[in-house]
Amino acid sequence: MTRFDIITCQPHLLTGPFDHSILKRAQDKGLVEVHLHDLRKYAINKHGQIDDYAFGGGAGMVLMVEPIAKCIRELQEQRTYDAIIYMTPDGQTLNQPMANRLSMLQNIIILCGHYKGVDQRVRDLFVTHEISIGDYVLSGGELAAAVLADSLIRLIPGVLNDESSALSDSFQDNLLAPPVYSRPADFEGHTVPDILLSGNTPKVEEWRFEQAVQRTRQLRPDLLRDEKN
Ligand code: 6GU
Repeated sequence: MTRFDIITCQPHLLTGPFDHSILKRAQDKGLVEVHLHDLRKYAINKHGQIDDYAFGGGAGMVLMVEPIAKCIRELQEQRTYDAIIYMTPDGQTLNQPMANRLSMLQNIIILCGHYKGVDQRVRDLFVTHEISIGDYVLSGGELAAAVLADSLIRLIPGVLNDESSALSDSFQDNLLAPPVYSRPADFEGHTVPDILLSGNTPKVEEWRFEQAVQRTRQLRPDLLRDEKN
C-alpha cells in the first residue's frame, strides 16, 4: 500500500484527477491511498491566514512556514515518511527514472506551492525532494502534483491490468512507443501494416522495436544519446 498525503491550499483542484479512471481504480483496489490536506485548516489565526508578504518587499505572497510545519508534523506523528516532495518550477525535472524510483516508496508527502512559493525554511527543514514537471510556470503546484502522483501510481504493481503495459511505455527503455492500430484494418483506404495482421508474434515484436527506434531517432534523437536517462 502506497500512501500519498498531498498538502495544498486548493484541494478542489486535486479531487478530479484522483476520482476517475486508473487512479480511482488503484484506490478502490486498496493499492493506493490519497489523502488531501487543506492547508487552510492549519492557518495561524481565525482569519484562515496561510500566506504573508515577503520580507524585503516585492510582489506576491509567500506561504508561511507555521501552517505547513504544523500539517507536516501532525502527519509525521502518525507515520514515517520516505519522501517529502515540494512541487516547484525550480526543482529537478521529473523523468521516468525518477518516477520509477519514487514509485517504490511507501509514504509520500507532496507539498503544493502557490503564489510566490513557500518560506525557504520549509524547504530547509522539511523537504527531501524538489520536483518540477517541466520548464514552464504553472499558477500552482496542484496540477504538477497530480502529474507526479499519476506517473508513480501507474507503476505500482497491480494498478495496471496488463502488468507488462507500464514496461512497454515510451521512455522505459529510452525509446518512444511504436505506432498502434485497431479495427478497421482499412479506414477509407488507409490500411494497417500487413505484419500486424500476420499473427507472427516474433516478427511483430521485431517490427515494433524497429518502429520505436525509427520514431525516437526522428522525434527525440536526444533520448538515444542520453545514457543516464
Ligand atoms: Cl511543480 N509548480 C509550478 N508552479 N510550476 C511548474 C511546476 C511546478 N513544474 C513546472 N512548472
